[in-house]
Amino acid sequence: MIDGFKLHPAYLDRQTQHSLVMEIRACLIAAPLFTPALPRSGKPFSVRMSNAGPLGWVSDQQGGYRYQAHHPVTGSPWPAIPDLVLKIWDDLSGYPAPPEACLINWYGPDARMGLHQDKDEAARDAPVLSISLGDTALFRIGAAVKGTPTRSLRLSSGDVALLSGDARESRHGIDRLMPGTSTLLDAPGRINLTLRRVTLPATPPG
Ligand code: MD3
Ligand code: FE
Repeated sequence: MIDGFKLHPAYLDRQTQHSLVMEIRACLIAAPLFTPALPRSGKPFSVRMSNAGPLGWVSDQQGGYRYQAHHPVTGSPWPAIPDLVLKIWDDLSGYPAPPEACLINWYGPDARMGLHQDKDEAARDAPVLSISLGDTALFRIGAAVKGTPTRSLRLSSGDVALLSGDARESRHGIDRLMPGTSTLLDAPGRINLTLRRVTLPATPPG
């Protein structure tokens, strides 16, 4: 396995997963799911997204991949990151500053995410923390170098993954969901939360 990939299987018990889903639902009332699009081509993602926190990740044909403080459709600031989510970051990240972005990815049964690297953050020293809720996903991860082998593993409801070091630079994606593998959500599908530090923490003067 790639150095710096730490999976915590079933880290969240069922009750905590349910509480998280309720907190995310509240976020999505304030900041509804939007459909991102690829830069240049404008091809829509099959994953729908929203964010919580001072910054949110967005992408559209005109502006490309970026972080911004406002929802791309409503123009409102993103809601605060739920306390339960911040606590998971505090307990597992080992990073001395809070996350600035909580990306909320919604996968319907047929959604997928192609292999990519996460390069839009200035704070690349910070880990990325991922929380999976709902149906199990087949996750693929490989080294940063194109053409090198990848491996596949399952991310199930309640799993938390921490990506730092080489894994933070890895190529990764979601090949597909495994239908009917969870009863947590009302609808078939999956929620993935990714917590990120975006800006470098302020350096002391002098
Ligand atoms: C490895 N999300 O939002 S989570 C993404 O399941 C993303 O929605 C996937 O890739 C999902 O960018 C995968 C696991 C994950 C998250 C972030 C990473 C793996 C990562 C960042 C760097 C390296
Ligand atoms: Fe990613």
